[in-house]
Amino acid sequence: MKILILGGDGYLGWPTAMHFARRGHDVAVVDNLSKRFWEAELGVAPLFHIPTLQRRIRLWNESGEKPIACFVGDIAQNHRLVYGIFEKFRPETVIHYAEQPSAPYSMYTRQHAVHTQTNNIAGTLNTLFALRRYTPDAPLVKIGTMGEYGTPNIDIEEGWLDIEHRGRKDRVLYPKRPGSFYHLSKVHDSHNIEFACRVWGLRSTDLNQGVVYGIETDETEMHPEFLTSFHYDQVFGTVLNRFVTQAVAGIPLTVYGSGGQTRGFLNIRDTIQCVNLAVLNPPKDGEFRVFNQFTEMFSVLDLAKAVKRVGDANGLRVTITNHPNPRVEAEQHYYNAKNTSLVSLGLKPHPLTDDVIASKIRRVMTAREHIDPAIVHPTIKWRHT
Ligand code: USQ
Repeated sequence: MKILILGGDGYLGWPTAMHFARRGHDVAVVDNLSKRFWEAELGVAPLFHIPTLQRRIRLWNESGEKPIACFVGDIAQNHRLVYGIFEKFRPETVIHYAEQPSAPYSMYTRQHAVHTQTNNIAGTLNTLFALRRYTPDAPLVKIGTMGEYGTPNIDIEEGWLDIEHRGRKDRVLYPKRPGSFYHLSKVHDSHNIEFACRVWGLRSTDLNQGVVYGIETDETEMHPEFLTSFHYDQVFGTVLNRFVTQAVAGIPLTVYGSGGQTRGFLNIRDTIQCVNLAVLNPPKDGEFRVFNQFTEMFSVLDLAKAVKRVGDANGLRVTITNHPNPRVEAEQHYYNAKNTSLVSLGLKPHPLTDDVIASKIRRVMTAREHIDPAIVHPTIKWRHT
């Protein structure tokens, strides 16, 4: 299959590209390298050095695996580039990760909010128009987020909700109440994609993904320079990766508020599995389907306690602090999200065991001297009062 991966230089895009190339698919990646720019802008960096995209592709292509093609350019600002790639490559499936992925980044200033939404929404729109024009049969696999739903006081379904109102029934997109301008950008994308499926007959899977942890996949393990990025800073670091790094550096774990915030989580290996399943089991013509992509639910405090337990057992002295919450979010709430679609397609989850946490700790220990405590502390606040 010819698979186009938008955002192929990213945390998930790069391992996904290697995964499909290794299985004999014709893979092309597009990226404008903007994550590297955002890191430079904020003065943060992944814990382990990441080679340039061009270098990793060259190393991959020299390794004897099926080559990956590479296009460097901006899908949000340059629709001609997007059209050119679709016309030339003629993808049979498109996997779209090419977005600004951080909630704190989007809440930093007006410019960061505007940039997040214009970048994410315009990139998706250009992709939809390119699909319509060149490859309307090619399914789109779009990475959405569980954060689109927020924390409603009812069960979270997979994208759609059957309702009965004053005696009449309908099926509507699940009501969304996200917690940042970033998460909102994904809501806007979902609406645009559903519209394109309904009106133009495109077909798409919106993968509403939880918080991903880990950096190891079968392919990243093949060569030290095939590694993917591991962030622990306040902007791009996600909660478990941050806690593990803090434990290793002797920084008290930064539980925001009381820590009752519950989210869906998954191992990066399961991200790859889920995307693989979505690609191999495409939706019907005109179908907009949503899968909730996570394997387990934890509260932030549960995670901190697990990291402390495993860290202490491995010779660290881990402490937990209840940091004043820089975000505006419910800290005690109902949370029950459905995630059965991917399991029924064959997902075999990798649970977060103590061994998994211990191996993350060991990995981070190897770069202990590179941890910069100055970029850990949360300074970006949702409210400025
Ligand atoms: N949190 C802490 N302490 C920290 C960092 C985070 O308590 O040091 C809390 C946050 O307040 C939040 C939860 O942990 O309640 C998750 O925060 P996060 O930064 O790990 O994840 P989030 O901002 O939700 O965003 C991440 C990815 C995003 C993806 C999303 C999936 O950056 O790209 O869409 O996870 S989800 O959370 O399901 O929306």
